[in-house]
Amino acid sequence: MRSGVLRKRWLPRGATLTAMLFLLAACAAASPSPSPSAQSSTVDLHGLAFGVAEITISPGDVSFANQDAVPHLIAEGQNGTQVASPRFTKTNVAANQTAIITFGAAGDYQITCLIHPTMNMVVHVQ
Ligand SMILES: [Cu+2]
Repeated sequence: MRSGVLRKRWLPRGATLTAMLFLLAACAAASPSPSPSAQSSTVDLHGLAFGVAEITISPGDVSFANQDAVPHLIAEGQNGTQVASPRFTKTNVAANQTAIITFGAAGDYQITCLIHPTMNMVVHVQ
């Protein structure tokens, strides 16, 4: 008897919540991105340096294209030192290979190479 009353109360609430979540998801998917270039961002690694000092992207992937004949180890940090709590896993980019790093959360990410401390750049995610 008592559980029957509970069920009657909870069913509409659950249905409403589901509908709201669906609407939220639909809105998020329909939101235009800030700029067309934000869809696919590539940073070249060339001459033991990042091709750009900084980039601004929407949350998503950045391709790091290593054009050098040596590997690079990309991490969140500065001057060859990773931060204590990196927001992405340090990623090796073999010679002449490309690695993709996902920047899922908004914020400013200092990026460095753990092998070459002079390699530094910033990824702005907004
Ligand atoms: Cu490097």
